[in-house]
Amino acid sequence: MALQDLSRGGFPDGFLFGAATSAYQIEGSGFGSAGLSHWDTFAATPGNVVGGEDGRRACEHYLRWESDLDLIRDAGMDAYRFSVNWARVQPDGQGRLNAEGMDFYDRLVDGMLERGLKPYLTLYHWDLPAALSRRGGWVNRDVADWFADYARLVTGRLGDRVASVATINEPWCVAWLSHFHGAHAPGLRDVSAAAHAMHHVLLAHGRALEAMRAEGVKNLGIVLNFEHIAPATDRPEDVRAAAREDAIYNRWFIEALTKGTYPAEALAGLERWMPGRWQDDMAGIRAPLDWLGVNYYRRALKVHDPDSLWPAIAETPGPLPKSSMGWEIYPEGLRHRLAGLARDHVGDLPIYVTENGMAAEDSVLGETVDDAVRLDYIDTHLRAVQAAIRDGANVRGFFYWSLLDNYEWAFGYDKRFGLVHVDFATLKRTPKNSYHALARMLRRNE
Ligand code: IFM
Repeated sequence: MALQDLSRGGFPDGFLFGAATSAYQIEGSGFGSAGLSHWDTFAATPGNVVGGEDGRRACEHYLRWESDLDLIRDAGMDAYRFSVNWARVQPDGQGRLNAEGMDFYDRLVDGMLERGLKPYLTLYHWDLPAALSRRGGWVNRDVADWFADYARLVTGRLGDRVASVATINEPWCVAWLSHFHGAHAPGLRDVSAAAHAMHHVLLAHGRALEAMRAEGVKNLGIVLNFEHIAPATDRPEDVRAAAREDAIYNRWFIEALTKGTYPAEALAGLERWMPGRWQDDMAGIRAPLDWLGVNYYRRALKVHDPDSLWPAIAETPGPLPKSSMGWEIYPEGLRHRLAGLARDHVGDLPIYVTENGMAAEDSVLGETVDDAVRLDYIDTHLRAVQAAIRDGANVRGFFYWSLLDNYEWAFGYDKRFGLVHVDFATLKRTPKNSYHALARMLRRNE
């Protein structure tokens, strides 16, 4: 059975196992005098989210955080990756502090330490204060300074106890998915807004690193998402379309961070829409990282779309088994990505798999959930991590996405990624078979 012949002993000494979540997806943004974020307003606009669902209540983690942390400890995990909701600590995104919100994170971090869990803090997992969104959000260059001030504020309070700080989660989603595809808040479909956001999200990361380093905050990184992108056929136009997608999705951020450049295939369409003198910012964007976070879920097959403007790419379903997101399951892509990042970009820098997991159609039967398909997914992806380590990647940890079933953004509560099932009527938590199997694996050390 999956996971049965894996154990901690198969990973390097000190390798961390954890689970990941994000604030908007689990906390309940309606609790604790938080300000509105652009996800609250996006979700309240017809047509944006399945069923018009929002994160105002979510999993009520704001109220149930202690028993949620117990679940992580009881699984034998070493670390917990969580995020801070910016509008919870600064309701207007700048200035006024919501003491109640900051106290919540203070208690949460102490709660992790009391349970022997290392706190892995992410500063931005998509919940931009609505007040800043109204001022242009990621399209406005000032966002870099707003974000650096916020980073300084949060780490000024929590920085003495967290094990690591990530600036931004998945900048591709923050910028491209949200300003070009319009699928996430703020829901723009505008190439110029997208080009500005693609640059400003990195500028904000660089400014925040500088601000936090000046205050002595340690172990700073960023979390990028990668997909295994391949052409659906060997026709030259499909091969070129896949290369364009790869440049926008997989190469834009890592090349800026490690080489101080953007890929030519992406600039070919974006350069005319970029903010003026963007080149002057690249030295700050390239500031050294202490670690890199890698989120990986799937393979995506691309074709040229002759009916579309640049970048003229369409996706086509592949033949592999899929998660309930419709995402092809392809663990080899994780091995390939981790090894490639080490070889071509970050050398020996510590890499963490900060998200990996799958959505499945889980239902509670008796007192548990039979999610054999998820167990298999975790098994094959952990083996891919082991293979990447053998290939030379310095992978130091693995965080399953996600601890709990939660708000899957524009899909509402439809997609279940959790190790722990959540009944969204009662909010009862039921650990799935994958939770129990992972816990057994983490107790083995042979
Ligand atoms: O739920 C998201 C998460 O917020 C960011 N990474 C991908 C997950 C699954 O779609």
